[in-house]
Amino acid sequence: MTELAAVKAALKTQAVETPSWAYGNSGTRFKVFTQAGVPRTPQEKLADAAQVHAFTGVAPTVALHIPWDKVDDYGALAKYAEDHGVKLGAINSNTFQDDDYKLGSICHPDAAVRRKALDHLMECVDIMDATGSRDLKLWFADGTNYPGQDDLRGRQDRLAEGLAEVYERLGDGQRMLLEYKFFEPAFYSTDVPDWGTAYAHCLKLGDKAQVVVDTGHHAPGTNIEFIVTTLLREGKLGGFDFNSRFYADDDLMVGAADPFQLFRIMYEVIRGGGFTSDIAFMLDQCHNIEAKIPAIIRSVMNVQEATAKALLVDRDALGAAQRDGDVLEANAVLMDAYNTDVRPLLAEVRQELGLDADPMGAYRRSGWQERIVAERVGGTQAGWGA
Ligand code: LRH
Ligand code: MN
Ligand code: MN
Repeated sequence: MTELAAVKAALKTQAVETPSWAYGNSGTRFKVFTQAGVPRTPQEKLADAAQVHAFTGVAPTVALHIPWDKVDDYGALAKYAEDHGVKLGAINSNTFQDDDYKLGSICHPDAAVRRKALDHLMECVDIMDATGSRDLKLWFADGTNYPGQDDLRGRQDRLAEGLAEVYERLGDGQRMLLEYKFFEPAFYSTDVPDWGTAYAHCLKLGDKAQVVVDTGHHAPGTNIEFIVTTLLREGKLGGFDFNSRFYADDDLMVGAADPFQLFRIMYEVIRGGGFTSDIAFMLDQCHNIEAKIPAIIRSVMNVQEATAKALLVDRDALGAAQRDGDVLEANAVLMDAYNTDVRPLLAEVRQELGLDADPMGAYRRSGWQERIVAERVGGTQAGWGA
């Protein structure tokens, strides 16, 4: 295989998971602008996700958020997805929207609230059993706002205890992905604020516990690709929640704020053997002012472009320059790949997959948007927290 053929073959195997909540009305804690045609049910979200997969060819799974995607029969929902050409992916838990969680969930000082949160997490694993999902994605809004509000160490103990109970419940082939976030909604302390804390808990739990890196969950200036490399080296990188941020957890389209960072992350993934592993490449975004399905198609394409550039890095030349201590040449090799226009290559890849070379245009021409605007009238549009 020529090198270019190998790059194309790799790009054809790529899989980006799209989040059900990105199809609904969601975004910012200020005004959420509603859009016509937005899904009213989990099934309609899946139908939209199937469009993204149909036009990109690389978005075969959809993450659910419970209870936002609550249905009576999850097996039937999985079947519905498959009938539409996609599968259900990670199950995202939600222990942050009930009044009971004011002081936290599994780290809460009151055992009754901890029990409620744990029961929800157990229910999420039941749902995974029904859907065949591999991953339980855990993000906790737990933390404190004021020094002295609660015992920092005690909260870590409760966290460890709760996570261990969930870990025990996981079946063969199931994993828990622990997501960290440096602040928000808590402003003084957060119980899983960084990769080190997530890693320490996952290490103690065992192989089925892995860390998930949400690209929007770091302090400005953080070298995320270094975290990626370290977690990969330790066999503890479970997946990504991709999105872009300019300031905090902005949840904008991945590759919009900093395509160079996305390239550097994908380079470390490939360099560390993570491209062909079990890592879940997921989006976690909200589209408040832009059209949702096209925004998700654009996001998937942005991930593809960063990946293609990362695959094009001449690693032999880079290694030689690094061994020679040739700083400028090493940097130039990396930048050559980054500065390559990979859009023609990706157009070829799509055509070889039997797809339109231009997913954005193909979606626009498909008539799907007009159809959902006409058909999805009445009912309540699904949104953040629905
Ligand atoms: C938290 C988060 C987490 C949630 C999602 C809706 O900020 O990134 O992944 O489940 O947003
Ligand atoms: Mn996330
Ligand atoms: Mn987030």
